Amino acid sequence: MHVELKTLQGPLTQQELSKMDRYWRAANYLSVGQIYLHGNPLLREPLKIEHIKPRLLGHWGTTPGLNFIYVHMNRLIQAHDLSAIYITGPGHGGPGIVANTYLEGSYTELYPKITQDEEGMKRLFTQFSWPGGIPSHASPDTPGSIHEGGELGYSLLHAYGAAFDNPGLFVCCVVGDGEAETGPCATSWHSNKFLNPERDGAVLPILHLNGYKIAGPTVLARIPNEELTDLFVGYGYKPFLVEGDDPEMIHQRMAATMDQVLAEIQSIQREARTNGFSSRPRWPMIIMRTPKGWTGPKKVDGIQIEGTFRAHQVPVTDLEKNPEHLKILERWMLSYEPQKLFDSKGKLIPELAELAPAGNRRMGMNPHTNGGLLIQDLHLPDFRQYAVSVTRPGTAYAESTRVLGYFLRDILKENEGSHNFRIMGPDETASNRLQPVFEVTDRTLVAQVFPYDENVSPTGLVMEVLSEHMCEGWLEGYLLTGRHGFFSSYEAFIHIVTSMFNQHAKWLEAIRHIPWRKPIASLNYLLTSHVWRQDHNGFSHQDPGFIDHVVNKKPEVVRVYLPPDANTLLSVADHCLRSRNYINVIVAGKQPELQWLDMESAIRHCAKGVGIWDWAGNDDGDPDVVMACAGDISTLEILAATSLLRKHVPQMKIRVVNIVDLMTLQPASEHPHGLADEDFDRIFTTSKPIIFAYHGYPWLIHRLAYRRHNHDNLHVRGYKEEGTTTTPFDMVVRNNMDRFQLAMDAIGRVSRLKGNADAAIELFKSKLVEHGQYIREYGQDMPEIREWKWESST
Ligand SMILES: Cc1ncc(C[n+]2csc(CCOP(=O)(O)OP(=O)(O)O)c2C)c(N)n1
Ligand SMILES: [Mg+2]
Repeated sequence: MHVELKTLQGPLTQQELSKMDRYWRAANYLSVGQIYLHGNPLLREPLKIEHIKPRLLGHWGTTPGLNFIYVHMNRLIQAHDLSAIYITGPGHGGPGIVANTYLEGSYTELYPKITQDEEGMKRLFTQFSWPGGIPSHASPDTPGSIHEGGELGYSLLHAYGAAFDNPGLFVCCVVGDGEAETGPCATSWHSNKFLNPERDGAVLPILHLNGYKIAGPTVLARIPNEELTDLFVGYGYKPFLVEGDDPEMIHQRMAATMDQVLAEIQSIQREARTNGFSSRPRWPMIIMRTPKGWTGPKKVDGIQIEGTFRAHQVPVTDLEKNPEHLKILERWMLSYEPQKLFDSKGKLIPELAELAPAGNRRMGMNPHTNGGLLIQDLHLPDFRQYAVSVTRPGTAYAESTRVLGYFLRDILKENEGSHNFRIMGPDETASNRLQPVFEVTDRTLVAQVFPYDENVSPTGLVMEVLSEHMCEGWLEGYLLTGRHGFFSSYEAFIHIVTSMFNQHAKWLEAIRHIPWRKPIASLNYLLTSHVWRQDHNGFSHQDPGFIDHVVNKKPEVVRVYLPPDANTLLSVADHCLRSRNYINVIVAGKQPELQWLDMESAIRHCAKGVGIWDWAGNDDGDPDVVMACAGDISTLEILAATSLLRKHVPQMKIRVVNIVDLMTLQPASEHPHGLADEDFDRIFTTSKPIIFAYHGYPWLIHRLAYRRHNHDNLHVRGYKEEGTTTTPFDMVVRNNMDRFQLAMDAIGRVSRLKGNADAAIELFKSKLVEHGQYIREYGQDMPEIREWKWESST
């Protein structure tokens, strides 16, 4: 059921067509110039080898297609005063986006040295993929980009994320046909089941079917048109096919198609905005089948280039050795007739310049692509009002994430009018105990909803889909365009988006050094259903390794928090939701667990990130041992071990230290949150053993603290990949992070106790034996474990 507009009688007059074609050629000329030249930018003299860059870098193949669509978008924006942005999945077509933003003037406004004249053009060419210049992709340096497109697969997700709650925005998203083979892209077509035309903007996906990826054909290019379009019909779109290589014909077809597509989008929006949302619309999309490397060299050395995979990067190389290749390049560039496109000073002629929209309507200047310009602070209710009452540490229970759920519920409520906060999760909002949010909103779905579904509607603000890729990509798009969000996931499965996390972190690292890019809201992950309490789901669900990956990224952008209870979680969440340009990872428990700190203590503790819990220790400033913990279950076990020691080895002087902010362990020179050495030494001592129970893989603590004075005395217990379906306490026992083992670790490392605590060691060992027998007989933990409270044993 695809639509193909075959007529040559398109909407363009001959004059319009000629102007658009010349504008396109100007963009192509500038793209080739960036890949090849660092002198003679306007080819005023015959091309010589000294005008050519010594290293030829960049991607030509995708670029003419991206440029073609850009020109047609400009026409649409001009004709309809659209607020539009451009996302290019094949971000390796960076030269094309740079060329277009230069032609429209955005580039010079943001980079005044890149003037719109011959000298500026020379600089524009030279800087591309040049040391000290700009990267080769649609990187954060590129005006109008919110998507670098280096790692393929996420363009559509960013597009939809940008469109959510942005009713006035039109997002044109080019998807590479190679990119379309990726898993994240394959699932992201389903984003149309979550876009509500009444409150959200529009996404126009354009599948760039240039037939090839780097080295071979693409799947979608080698199936019949009917099967191809059926695929997109099956995804719920109305596909329009634009194919050909004759510029005149295809300009008309593209213009006619763009007009029709926009009319359909506007009609969908008008209907929903006039009469309210009624049913899922069939949004249009375009399949553009044009040659890869279109308008480039047809053949080099007798081998076909245009329309093949060989056009992917630099289509003609070895110019130094082969004068004929230099001629091919010269003929190619002159085929665009630069002398007719640029005036004597090197500026685009006014007749063509007027094709670009003005001011913020230029896609390079649309403020939605620089979200920090538009961001408004979230209205945050006072998190203290959700405090769990803790009169004595370790005596009352709460489900920490459920408490956070009340805070999130009220954030949703208070920001309803601003339409700038959404919650993402792969089907786990309720499972992760955040269900209080469903008192005020629903899960979004614009597909069919049955009366017996729970909390599902087209107006929900909770984005639930069983694809962590989609959650992550949508959230990134939403944040990059100036809004806020919160992503909760099972700890073990967040690894699925590790690579997307990487890319977003890199983006944040880069924008810190680009003055015109304003800070955006941080990406906040809540990792719960974590390793220690996946005793019921078993080994596959037990993996705390995401943190190890996160800390590889630049300290300026990553933060990792391990709040041990509900009040610390509230305080941390409040902090993260106010922060900018970070990726915050919060790991917290969802099961009923003992609560340690009242709200005021929690706030003080979180502000410091690490602190001595005086109430738990008995060291009077001079401990025999430091019992340290990071993570809720680690905290429980350290405190239980401490109480065992205080009861059975009362002469031992113990200091308890809790770490909420993992980054405090790094030296201050490495991370902005790193403790000064004096503070670290004061808290952890310079000579006493440290028994450290850590939530994740133990090596990370060594990695973070290896330069600290007392590192040689640091003994870390954590998850060492011993997992199965068993009892909660057995999980810590299997990994030697249980209270008995930790207590024995402490005794073994305090030399003055040698021989003086044998009875305690015997007791702890027999407790572990008893534990093993008990759980096998009764299928649950011993009552003294299940019912243990801090108060009862000290
Ligand atoms: C996830 C990922 N895998 C591999 C690559 C390496 N790569 C760069 S470009 C490219 C081919 C892209 O093909 P397509 O999406 O069709 O883009 P175009 O043909 O428009 O250049 C590949 C595989 C990548 N960038 N990202
Ligand atoms: Mg391709």
